[in-house]
Amino acid sequence: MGQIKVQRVRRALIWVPFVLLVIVAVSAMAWWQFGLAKDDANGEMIETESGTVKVETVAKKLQFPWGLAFLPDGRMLVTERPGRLRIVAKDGAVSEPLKGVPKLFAQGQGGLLGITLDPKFASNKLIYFAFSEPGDGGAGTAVARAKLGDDSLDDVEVIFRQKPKVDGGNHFGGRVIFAPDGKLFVTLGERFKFDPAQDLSTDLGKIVRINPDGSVPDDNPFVGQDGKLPEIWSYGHRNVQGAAIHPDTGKLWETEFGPFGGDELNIPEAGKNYGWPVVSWGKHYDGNPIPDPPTHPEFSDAIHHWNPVISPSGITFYTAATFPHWKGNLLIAGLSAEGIVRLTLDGEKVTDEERIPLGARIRDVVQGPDGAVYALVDDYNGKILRLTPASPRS
Ligand SMILES: [Ca+2]
Repeated sequence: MGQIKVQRVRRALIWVPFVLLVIVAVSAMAWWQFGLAKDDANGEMIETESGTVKVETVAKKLQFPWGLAFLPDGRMLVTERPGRLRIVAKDGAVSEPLKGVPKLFAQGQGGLLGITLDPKFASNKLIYFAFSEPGDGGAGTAVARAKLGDDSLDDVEVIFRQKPKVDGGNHFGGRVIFAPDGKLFVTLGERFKFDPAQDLSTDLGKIVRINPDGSVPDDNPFVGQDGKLPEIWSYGHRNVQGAAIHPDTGKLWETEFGPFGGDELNIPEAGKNYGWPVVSWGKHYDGNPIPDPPTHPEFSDAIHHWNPVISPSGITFYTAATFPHWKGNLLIAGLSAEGIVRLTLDGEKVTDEERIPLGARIRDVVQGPDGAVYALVDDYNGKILRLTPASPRS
């Protein structure tokens, strides 16, 4: 009898490692899927030059979030690159995808991209978003305008299309931002095609300036010139994913990805040429050199560049009082930098730079109505982070 009992116990013990393995696997999956990390609940503390910063996760289960715009009531409109637009409530609840997003090209870097509200959103409920639109020749960046409903987009209208559509899934640019004069800037990548960035008969590698209905303002730099597209504001860009309006000067600032090295911060002015692919602070991926910008003084150069790269995506000027030391700084979402790059400025000069490490690819950074800094984590299990000062350094 006793021997049989021992055999039974032994047989049962064989299963222990398997049961443990299953428990570990299920826990790991739950951790991965639902982000049940302790720091999500308690807030991670990171040390910065201006004191301890608390980093909280305010929303999760977003797939490759790309653009964030705050609604007047404090909710957030968030684009997911695969093609979904969602509303995130103040308590972090993520809505079902809104209906009405146009058919898009969600491959490579393409998909649903930047988003912004109409300056008169409170009365007209209009939003604008950039996306990669499929069509003859491949795909190109487009901008749609729509009325925001409770769970859908209404009166969706494509107001701008990058010309021409080309093959491949890289360098769509994709930020949309209103200037103080009510004109809309759209940043467009060169679709990894190089030379067209210099060709004013295409929209590749350009920043364009349009009216909110998609028409071209009369005072754009190339209006009425043969063979040049009238919507173009500036050219010779590579892949512009960051755009912000300086709070004092009202000028457009942008960040763009360099090739192997040479990410840039520019203040693009009407009609000016920013040099790509003729000059760059980086080199080609195959190691071939590219002349430095000072060798071609006819081009306008970046006010700051990075080697090695930070992979700059969304940018924002910080203007609130919540982080007193950050007021007037430019915050840059860094993908390869895996955090926020904070630039201290003196007019149009960069005087200092700090890296705020967040341990994840950051796609966009936005100042919230509460003065906190919100950052999008670019990941299949993407999330929205909220940064607040925990103990300001005096
Ligand atoms: Ca340049």
